[in-house]
Amino acid sequence: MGPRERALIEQAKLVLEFNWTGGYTKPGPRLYPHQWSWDSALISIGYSHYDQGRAESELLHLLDARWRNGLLPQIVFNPSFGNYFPGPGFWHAQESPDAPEGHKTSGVVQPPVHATAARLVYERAPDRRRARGFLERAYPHLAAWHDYLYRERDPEGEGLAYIRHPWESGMDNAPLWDAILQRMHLREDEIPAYRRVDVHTVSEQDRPTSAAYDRFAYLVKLFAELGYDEAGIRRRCPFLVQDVLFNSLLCRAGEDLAELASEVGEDPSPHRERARRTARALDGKLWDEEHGTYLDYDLVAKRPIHVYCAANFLPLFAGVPDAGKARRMVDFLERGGFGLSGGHIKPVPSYDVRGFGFSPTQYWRGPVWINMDWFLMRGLRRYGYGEQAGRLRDAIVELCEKSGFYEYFDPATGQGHGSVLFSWSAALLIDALL
Ligand code: 2M8
Repeated sequence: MGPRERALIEQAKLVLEFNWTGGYTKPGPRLYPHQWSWDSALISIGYSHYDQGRAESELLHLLDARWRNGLLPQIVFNPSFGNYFPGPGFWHAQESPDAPEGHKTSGVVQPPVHATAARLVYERAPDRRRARGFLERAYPHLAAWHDYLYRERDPEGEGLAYIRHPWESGMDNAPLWDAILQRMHLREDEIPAYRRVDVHTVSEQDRPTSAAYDRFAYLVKLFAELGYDEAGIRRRCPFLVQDVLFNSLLCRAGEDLAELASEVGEDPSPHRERARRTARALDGKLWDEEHGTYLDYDLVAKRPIHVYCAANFLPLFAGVPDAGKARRMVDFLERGGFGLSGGHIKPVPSYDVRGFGFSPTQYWRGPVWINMDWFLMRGLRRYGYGEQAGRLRDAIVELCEKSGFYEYFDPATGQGHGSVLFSWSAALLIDALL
């Protein structure tokens, strides 16, 4: 590694240090003051290279806020910060009998990448014997979290967990959700009163529209009215999706959880069997033979969602497709709209640049996100596409070096957008370089 890379790693560590609160790391200094679930998992992967204590604390702080039914919340609120919408008073999550004591949280989840992160944190520990203490604390939480997803989010036992809010996908305003959100015709009196904070912190044009936020808020109100009863939510929620990204990460995390189970002397086979079931379901129900990639499935309209995002390629990260399917996916990524073959596009954008409603700057509707490219980089490497994976790695490095550790980047110009000093950009840059 040269001095250039070493300097970049030092800068990335400073970003994480800046966002460290003493208990967890803020995703971004102003826009995201609380603890976010999949951010923390990705952040712990960065720490795992140089600060074992932080990596462990990051995950345990989140896992400690797990609900009694296993739900691992999207946000663990920090009572010192009020400047985020929606805050605990809007969620009413603590009124659920399943809510944890001593923590204020939201009432939705995020993609389950935690067991994968915990495995990396454990395996990279300089002192494995000491790290066993961490694993023994983390494992029961992780197992309960996966049990929750298969029990509550997969009532038909298909092997695919559903998400019930765009926030659960991690890709809030992705074009994937357009048709469903459009289908939600809300009367004026159905939209709860709320005041956004995000648009006063970063450029309004880069954030989801108010039409999207009306629907995000409506769904939260619905969950609160139903007291977070999952059976009731399943009957009433207009947004129920079997998402490729979510289930790919669940599948991969299931395999990782099985390894952790063996380490702590528990039976790994139930985790392994569920992960295989999820892999088969992804491959059976969500594979799109015509276009050569995977598609989300809308459980309410009972049809696939024909929208192509970078996230649709995440089964590569989980090792789901066979070599033939993987080849077709790489062809798709290289064919132009995702720019993996080079040209004017930097690394893979979050949405096909030729897709309807693509925007180079609007959040999850096109910009490059470091986490997506990191998942793809690892997935491509897994299938032997070393050259393409190397190109993604170089692009991640170049974006962070030239533009800074932004939340997302314009795929054509590389210009940074959204939050500055964004933690998972820094954490995954560290992982990509080390
Ligand atoms: C974004 O989402 C939050 C809501 O969860 C928001 O916009 O306020 C997403 O990019 C999500 O994936 C991420 O975890 C979160 C914090 O970085 O921000």
